[in-house]
Amino acid sequence: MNQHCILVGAPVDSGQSNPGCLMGPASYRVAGLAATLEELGCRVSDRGDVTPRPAAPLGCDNPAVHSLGETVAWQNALAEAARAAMAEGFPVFLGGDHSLSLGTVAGVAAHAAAQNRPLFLLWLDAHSDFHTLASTRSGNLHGTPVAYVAGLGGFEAFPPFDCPVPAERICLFGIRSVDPDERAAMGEHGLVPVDMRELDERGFVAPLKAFLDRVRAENGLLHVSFDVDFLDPSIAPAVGTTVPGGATFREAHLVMEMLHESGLVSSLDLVELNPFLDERGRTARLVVDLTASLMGRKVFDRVTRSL
Ligand code: Z70
Ligand code: MN
Ligand code: MN
Ligand code: MN
Repeated sequence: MNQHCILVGAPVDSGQSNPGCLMGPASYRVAGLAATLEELGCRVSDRGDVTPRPAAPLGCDNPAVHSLGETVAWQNALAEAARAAMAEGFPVFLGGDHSLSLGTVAGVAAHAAAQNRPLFLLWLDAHSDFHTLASTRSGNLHGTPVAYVAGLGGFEAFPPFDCPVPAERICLFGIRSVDPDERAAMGEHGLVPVDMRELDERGFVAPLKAFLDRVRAENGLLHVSFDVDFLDPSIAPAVGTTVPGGATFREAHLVMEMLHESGLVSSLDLVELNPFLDERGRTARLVVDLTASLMGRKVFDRVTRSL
């Protein structure tokens, strides 16, 4: 791996109501992310944390929505940081709650459009994050980024998103918590998630391989958005809303190893870690190890021989 990894801290905490995600970037640094990537042969530049401009107060028709101005300020700052980092190497965005992807994916999409390459999105998450500003009941904007980048209406209060990612290029993977409005919106939009039921039936390999084959066939860029709640809460307790039935240690590492072997991933979000809820840093360390697998470390020595 002679990649140039660019660490971009995104201590965003405004997209949900359980304070603590703002400590995420510091926690990954303490857990040794940079040194781990260097051991794998990556060149690492840590750009520190992004600082948004002061937020202008901003409202919308849905009274449940909170922290809109703050979220838009992060969105603008992160879109700019993402676009700049894409021009230099492989960005790893250290979150921060999942509303940060409203900005990172916008920046990555602008880069892809300038390169004339299609952008694909792999969303590893318990949730579909497919609310609009109108449909969200919780008002937590970390539940909206997929609908925004898919180009749905109902985002007039956000910066316009010029290069929406078509449904065929979005893979929601590991999903097991979908609100009724999200389900309806995905149906209308033609977005079929790879949910946990499908993964239980088919295993993790076939659905992921099918998606990666499409990315390769179209010479696409691939942005991976890794929500810590993709993992089972028994191995990753440091998230605000735990959803049982998540990916195991072995399943998660397998996904990361397949992503590495594909050679297709061009940017990565690490989101929703809440270090305040962690147990002696174990979730932060697990996410660092999973990132290492994505960058080429082998967890298990392969002993398989052809029979
Ligand atoms: C629910 C909502 C959510 C976490 C995403 C949940 C959203 N659909 N929660 N990630 N942890 O509030 O909109
Ligand atoms: Mn999410
Ligand atoms: Mn989630
Ligand atoms: Mn929530």
